[in-house]
Amino acid sequence: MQDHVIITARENRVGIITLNRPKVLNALNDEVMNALGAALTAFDADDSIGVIVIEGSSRAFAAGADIAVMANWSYSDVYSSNFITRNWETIRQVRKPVIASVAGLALGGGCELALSCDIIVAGRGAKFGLPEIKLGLLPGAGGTQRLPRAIGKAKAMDMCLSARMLDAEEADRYGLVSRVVDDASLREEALALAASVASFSASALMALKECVNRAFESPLAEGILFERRELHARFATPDAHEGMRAFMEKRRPVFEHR
Ligand code: DAK
Repeated sequence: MQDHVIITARENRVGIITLNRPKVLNALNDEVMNALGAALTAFDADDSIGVIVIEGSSRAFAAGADIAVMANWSYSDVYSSNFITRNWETIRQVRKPVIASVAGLALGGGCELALSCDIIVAGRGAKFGLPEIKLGLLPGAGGTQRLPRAIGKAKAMDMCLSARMLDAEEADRYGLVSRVVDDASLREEALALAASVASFSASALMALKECVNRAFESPLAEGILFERRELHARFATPDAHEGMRAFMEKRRPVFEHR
């Protein structure tokens, strides 16, 4: 697997996907996005996996879409082949929690990939940016939509229009990332977080993820109703009863993940 553009591994209930084009700072081409989509889909369908972690190298999570490839494309190429939509959006279909473990650069499509994950753990040396404007382009994998929702219009406009990169501390302050940790312990901390989340009921995690995402897609009253119904539905699951019973019996729950 070492020559592949991604490397997959598993640690107990955690599926790990490592982007592996270090010579081009993990620039994202079709081969990477197809392989990433396939790995995400496979882990999502695997009952023995509870959480998925996506990571890059210590220098770059990903420096964006592959400019060398894009430079040759015409409008009709990208429109006809449905560029981005055809293979960048698989991550949105994943029902299990996905954690981005970001060291180094997360630029352009790399930043958008991280923003598509549910939790971003950043190393202190990480940098986030949407520099597409320098190429005469604009973010096209959800950046202009997810970034303002994450950090507000003022900061999003600044990042998109000026191409300014945020360091990890700024990204943390603005709410772009979930946690910042030392670079040296990033992998360990991201995997420990993933293992801890993966120990919870898989069905509860999926329902919870769906509820939080609904907050961005629906009016408040609809979102609250959706949440209420999802909570009601938990009472039909073995895991909710096991979780509450275990609490009453002062023991650790043994979830069936159903
Ligand atoms: N694509 C291809 N190759 C890249 C790359 C990229 N995004 N980023 C870096 N590389 C390659 C470099 O060309 C270099 O290759 P060699 O010259 O060694 O062969 C190698 O990686 C190492 O990079 P540098 O030598 O440049 O390393 P430095 O440390 O000096 O600089 C850097 C690192 C990240 C600041 C610099 O490489 C850089 O500015 N890279 C480009 C970053 C960028 O602009 N990213 C955004 C890409 S555009 C769309 C939807 C979405 C998008 C577009 C359209 N539609 C729906 C139409 C998304 C666009 C993007 O993501």
